[in-house]
Amino acid sequence: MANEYNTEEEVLGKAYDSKLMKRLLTYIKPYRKYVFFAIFLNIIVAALGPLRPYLTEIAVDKYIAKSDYNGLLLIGVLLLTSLLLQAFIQYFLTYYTQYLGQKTIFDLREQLFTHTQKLALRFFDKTPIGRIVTRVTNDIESLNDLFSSGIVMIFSDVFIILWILAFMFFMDVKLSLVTLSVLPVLIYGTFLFRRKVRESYRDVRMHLARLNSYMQEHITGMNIVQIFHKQKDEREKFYRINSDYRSSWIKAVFYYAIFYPGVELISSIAIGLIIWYGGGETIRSSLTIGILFAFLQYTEMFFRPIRDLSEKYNIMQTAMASSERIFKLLDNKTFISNPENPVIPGRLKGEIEFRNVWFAYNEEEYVLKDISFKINPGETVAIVGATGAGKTSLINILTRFYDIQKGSILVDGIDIRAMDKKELRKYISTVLQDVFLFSGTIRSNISMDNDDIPEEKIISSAKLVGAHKFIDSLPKKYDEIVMERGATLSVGQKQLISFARALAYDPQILILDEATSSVDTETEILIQKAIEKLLVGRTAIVIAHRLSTIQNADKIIVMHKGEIRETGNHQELLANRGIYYKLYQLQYKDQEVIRVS
Ligand code: DCP
Ligand code: MG
Repeated sequence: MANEYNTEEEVLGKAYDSKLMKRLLTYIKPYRKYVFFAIFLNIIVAALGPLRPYLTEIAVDKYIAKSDYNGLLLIGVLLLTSLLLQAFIQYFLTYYTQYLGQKTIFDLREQLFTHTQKLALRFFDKTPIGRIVTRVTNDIESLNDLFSSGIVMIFSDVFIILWILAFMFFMDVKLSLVTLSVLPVLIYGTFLFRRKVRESYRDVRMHLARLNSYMQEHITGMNIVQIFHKQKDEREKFYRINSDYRSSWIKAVFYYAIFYPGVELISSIAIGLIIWYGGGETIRSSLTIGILFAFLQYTEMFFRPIRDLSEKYNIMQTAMASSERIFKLLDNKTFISNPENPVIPGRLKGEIEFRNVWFAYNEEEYVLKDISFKINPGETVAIVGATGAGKTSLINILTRFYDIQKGSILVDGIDIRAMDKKELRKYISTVLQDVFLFSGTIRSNISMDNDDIPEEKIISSAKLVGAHKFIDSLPKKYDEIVMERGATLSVGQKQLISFARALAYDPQILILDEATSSVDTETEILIQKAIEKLLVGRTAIVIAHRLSTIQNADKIIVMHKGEIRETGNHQELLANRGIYYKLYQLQYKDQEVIRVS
């Protein structure tokens, strides 16, 4: 996966792709008023700079030469006005372009997040988290550059160059041609620079992606690193990744260090040419001193937009690559389909039936094979089996986290694919094997921020599963802050909270994927009691590891390598002397002895 991750970041294509651009522009559409306004301001402000050397020319040739104080004053006022106007417009421009950029990427971020939420779990099994996060952060950020400075500022640079050329040729054609004679060198140099910088930036990005994914994995697995004393090895690995990243930056900076002085040098040569040729012409009186002055100023002005344009090229290119990746994610249609006219079951009895169900995560690699069973309303069914037998998969398909390949699953006689996904999941509460708590408060983790669940319900659920006692002993009780992944709570406490969460929703069908991790005896008993209370009056499927849960079940399904091997209650299965009997012998017998004693 790591390699695939990197290759996707490495791709850097064209700076302009009309199809991508068209699609990007749809995001600006709601704000096109701002775009046109910004472009309009750009044209004006682009003219103001080049206007000043022209005014200088008039001042020198018309008024200073003829000692006209009033005229000189007028030019002075005009110069000042143009400067103030420019500052004022620049302020608007900066504000509006950033406003535009932020608005558009806000919309895009929303769209991307909403889209990601709709994707099926199948997608997340195959996509590294880091990659999705990069789409919503880095990639979107590079579009901000495009939307704010890119699109609008390209106009500004082009217009400045056009205005300068217009003024220059209007004043003196020959001198203009002499000044512009350095242009081919400049264009060639810029072209070369752009190519080199593009390559080195690609390196920078690739090494950054590596650094990020390394850091992410390392921090997540910090406890394992510390347990196995792998700090030194990991430090060395990090050192290599870090120095690669540094070297790629230094290389990129190197090209800048050559390019910028290079542009200065070329512009100095242009100035030299103006003084040499223009100065000669002035002495021969075929050129005025004012024009010479103006040209010297234009030369200084001319090179900045050209240099900036090459930077805009980079912005465009990065933005194109980013948008391609973003659109690829937006175009991903790994959805769990919803029926057009869903069947509304009304009040559910809670009958569940699997009919010859076949299911595979990957094509044709069946994890569940020809599964058939029926659970009557109110019954508790325990599922047992070795690790990897397909127990979790069985419940994953019941809530349509994944769709099955063959057969059908019926709830109250209705195929679950004919029901609305949201409705279906409302009837079924699932307590997952790995408890997941969100950062927030204990209260918000129980109610899942659902305002329909009143405070009393939250507390009574917590009381019923036996979580209230420890929550009540916390300094802030139900308002106690839960850190990311619930890191500040014990495994047993997290489990009790997840039980309270399932109960608060008061589901007709309850699914419990018991965690295998062992907790202390007191918590064990607490959890056991909590489970018993959870099961009352509902249809339940329990993937059970605890002896008493299994013994009290109405029916036990024994799974082995994706197939149902045995069904029956505890006594029947023991009498059968099959897999269940062996499992019981291996795992549960000792426990029973300990418990009984
Ligand atoms: N599997 C997969 N892709 C997933 C999840 C599981 O390919 N996203 C595979 C791994 C196993 C098989 O499916 O070979 C069955 O996995 P289950 O999670 O259903 O196994 P159990 O829940 O029975 O195992 P455990 O008791 O360890 O929880
Ligand atoms: Mg499991």
